[in-house]
Amino acid sequence: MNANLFALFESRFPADRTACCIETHDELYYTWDDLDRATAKLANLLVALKLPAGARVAVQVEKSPEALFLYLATLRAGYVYLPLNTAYQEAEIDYFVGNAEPSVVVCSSANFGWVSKVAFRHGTAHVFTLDDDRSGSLLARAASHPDKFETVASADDDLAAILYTSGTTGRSKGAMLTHRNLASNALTLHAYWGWRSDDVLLHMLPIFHVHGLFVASHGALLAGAKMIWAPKLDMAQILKFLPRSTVMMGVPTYYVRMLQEPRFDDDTCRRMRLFVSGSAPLLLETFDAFRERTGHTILERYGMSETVMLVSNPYDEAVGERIGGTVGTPLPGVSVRVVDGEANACAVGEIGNIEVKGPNVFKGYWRMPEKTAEEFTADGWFRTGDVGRFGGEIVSHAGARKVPDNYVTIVGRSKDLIISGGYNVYPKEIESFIDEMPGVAESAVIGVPHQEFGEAVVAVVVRKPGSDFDEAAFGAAGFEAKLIGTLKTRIANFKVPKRVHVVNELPRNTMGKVQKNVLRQQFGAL
Ligand code: MCA
Ligand code: AMP
Repeated sequence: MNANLFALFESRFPADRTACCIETHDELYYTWDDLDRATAKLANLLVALKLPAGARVAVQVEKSPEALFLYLATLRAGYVYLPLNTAYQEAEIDYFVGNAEPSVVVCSSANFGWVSKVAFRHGTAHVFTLDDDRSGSLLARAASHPDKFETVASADDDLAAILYTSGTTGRSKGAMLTHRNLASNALTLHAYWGWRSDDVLLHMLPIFHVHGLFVASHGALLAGAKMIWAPKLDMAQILKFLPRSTVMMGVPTYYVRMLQEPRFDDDTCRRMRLFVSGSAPLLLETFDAFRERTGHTILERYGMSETVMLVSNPYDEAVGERIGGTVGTPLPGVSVRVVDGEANACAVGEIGNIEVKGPNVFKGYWRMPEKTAEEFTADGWFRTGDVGRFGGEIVSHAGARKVPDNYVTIVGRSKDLIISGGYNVYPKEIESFIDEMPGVAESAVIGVPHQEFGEAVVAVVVRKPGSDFDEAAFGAAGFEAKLIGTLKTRIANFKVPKRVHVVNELPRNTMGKVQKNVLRQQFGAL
């Protein structure tokens, strides 16, 4: 049997291929036939380029149905898809392209100038453009190719995608996901979340991370269900399209924003059967307020780029209750354990490191065998870097409630990671950009609680005395503005600190390590 993920989707296309597969926010309609033909043309183009086996196709484009088709065509042609956040700037793209050495890079025409320079410098053979209005060289070139394509035969273990993630330490690493990883997870979620062919998914997530590209899109594709496709989180579009939808997924910021909208109510959700939250912790306060406002209980699940989804609250009440503050139980076929520092299993209620094993767990980090080895235990469990427990109690304003023993609660992270609005920010990366700036002696980057984004990035900086980039020249507020302004030109906007505090020295422990907990206490309020 062909293990190619696209072959699995194809086998589930609805009998009526003239049915709508994607409706866009600006009233375009794509049928399943359109998807088939467009992905065939793009796959034929990729094959005509005579790329080497296992070639990477790196893509940094705005969200559009064609961008999804490019992903699907890459699978279909047996190549490896590498999605990149549209907020990434030159230094970030330079690293990913240099590390992954893609044969093909696709970017927006606005960025073609600098992206093509970066790509050619790293030996990429083909750079195409794709814009969200269906223009650009990619579709122009694909247009002359046949609209039929026999999906390439792939093995279970063949790579389907590489997703860059900061992981637990060090530089960004490419998590290699196989056709089996993605297919097994999609099939599990299909059954576990009760996907139906008459579902309508309101797709508002970006399509360069696991959540929007895999969990949401795969769910609809596998069910043969329609998607309403919106470019980004937008309350006006939620009010317009949610009344016709049955499923929606978002990071917690989506639910916080919905609750800020007075016109969003139970009537807006009248056809909805499922709201999913993930990528960052959903506050119990948001979970409760959403239920109060709409009558719907958000289903929170837990995933990683390296593992796709591993734990989820149940959909079916007969299986169990959705418990706010927890991420639910290990998915069918996925094993999860909580261990202490000596790798001994923790008792129920005890906090430890979360580890996972299963067909969903990635193949390793791209060209980093030592890093891969570090993140797996000798007996093959992947260390998530998240800290949590089975069972125990959830304490809220309503009092304490006992959690069933098979439910997982995430209580923190052992990895130095900030999750802001569902995007991961690796403090060390930001610190290295700040440390390079004139007038900065050293810095520490922390995450502080933020009402909308969950966590916000904050920098604490020690200035270099005597530099012309100092308080005397700018004043304290000027220094902060200058630093933030400079960072905005260098790194993705969501990574830029919302505040910069200047201190004389950073607090350190006896080992010389910066005590970020002390900084979080001191600068915890924005
Ligand atoms: C935007 N801004 C942010 C963020 N997003 N600041 C901090 N954190 C953010 N996430 C800032 C911009 O820098 C800008 O600041 C201002 O907000 C407006 O930018 P804009 O792009 O208009 O913002 P937005 O459209 O309101 O974006 C917020 C958002 C977005 C919709 C929450 O961040 C988003 O789509 N997040 C989803 C991320 C996601 O899909 N994660 C899944 C990862 P200024 O004006 O100063 O320039 S997958 C994953 O984690 C795992 C595997 C899993 O379990 O799913
Ligand atoms: P990524 O590096 O994008 O793969 O992000 C994965 C990380 O997101 C996980 O290791 C968790 O720290 C976090 N995460 C994902 N889902 C949840 C959730 N429901 N609650 C808390 N943290 C989550």
